Amino acid sequence: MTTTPLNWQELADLANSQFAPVDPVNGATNAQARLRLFGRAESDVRVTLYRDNHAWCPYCQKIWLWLEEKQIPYRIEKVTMFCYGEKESWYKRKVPSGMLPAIELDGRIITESDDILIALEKAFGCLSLGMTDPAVIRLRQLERLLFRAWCGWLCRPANSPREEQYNREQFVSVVAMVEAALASTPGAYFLEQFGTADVIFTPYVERMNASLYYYKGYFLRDENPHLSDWFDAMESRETYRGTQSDFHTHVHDLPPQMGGCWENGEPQMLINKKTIDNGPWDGLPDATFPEPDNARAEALHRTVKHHAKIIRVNPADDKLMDEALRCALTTMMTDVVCMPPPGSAAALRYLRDRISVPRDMSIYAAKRLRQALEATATLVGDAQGEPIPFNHRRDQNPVNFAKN
Ligand SMILES: N[C@@H](CCC(=O)N[C@@H](CS)C(=O)NCC(=O)O)C(=O)O
Repeated sequence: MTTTPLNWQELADLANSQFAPVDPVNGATNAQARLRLFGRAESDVRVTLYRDNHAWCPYCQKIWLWLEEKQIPYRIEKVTMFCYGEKESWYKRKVPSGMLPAIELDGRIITESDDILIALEKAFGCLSLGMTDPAVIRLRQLERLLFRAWCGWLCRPANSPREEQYNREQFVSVVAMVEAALASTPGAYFLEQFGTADVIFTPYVERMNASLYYYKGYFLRDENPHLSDWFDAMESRETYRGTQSDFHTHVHDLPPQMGGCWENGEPQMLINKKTIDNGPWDGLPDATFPEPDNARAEALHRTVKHHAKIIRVNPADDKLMDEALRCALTTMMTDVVCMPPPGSAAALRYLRDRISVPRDMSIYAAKRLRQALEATATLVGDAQGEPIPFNHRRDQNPVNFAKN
């Protein structure tokens, strides 16, 4: 059975009838909020968090998650990273280096994520044990060791298979130390209770999980049972889920941030890479909590809300993309085949490749939308969109997206 695409009003009605957006200010952790109050008054806000526009910056995620866990009222100002656009001049006046994250706490600018956490702890108290507790210091050092081993394997080209193997072994030996640290506590977290140490490990362990799966065919969660339990425990937290990204987003946002990521070309790596880039996305282990019932409705809601801009930034003709996108959304919601216009495959895949989690929507919503875009594109050919750049991501310049 085939159908004709719903129009934008019909799609909007469908989205509104099936999806109740969270209150960005007082509801669950979300990437769209500009103000977070947790039920408090706006006059209680003492903190502004300057974080990157696309939620790609790992150090920003660290501060974001801490503020969410502590439920500190704060404002969010989004800033462009060098790899995808031009730094806002108002931000360079506040922070001349342009580095992120920064906070303004009672009118004082603070940079460097560790210094930010220490300042926040002084103002609002610690999240379980604090940054300067000896147990947390030991874990902070371990996190940096793991980070360096990961960079050594992923972000530098190996000159020989032997060097590749050595870099892998170095990483695996540090991960064994992380496993031992996790095994030494009674629960799933790094210390007896969830706290600062877990927040500090989160951003890069999330990125390691994605990038090693794609570039090395190594699945951190499968190889390391304690880390796997830790991920499960993190994913049980609404706060973490609101900041969590997916494999596709990370593997393509990391290369320009890290100065490159190197594939090892092994068979498992090639399989993983193909699945992340071309689907099917539903079986990918980038999240292991169950899919929420409203994932498709969320994807629809977010796409309908921004459809005019999504269509405008797409390199294809606006009319062509408009109809093709409505076809994909109609199929996503009805499971009925909707034939897009001829020549629209590349346009649909261009969008498929540029859905960013959690910036645009949550993990399962993105999987559903990518799946619908790909299924619809397949009906009219195998043309691909412009490749995702490796050295920069100016295809994601927020300025283009904001244009009227
Ligand atoms: N040591 C710093 C590192 C921060 C950092 O490297 N930030 C990067 C983004 S992940 C940055 O702002 N780079 C400038 C840019 O990309 O615009 C911290 O812990 O805050």
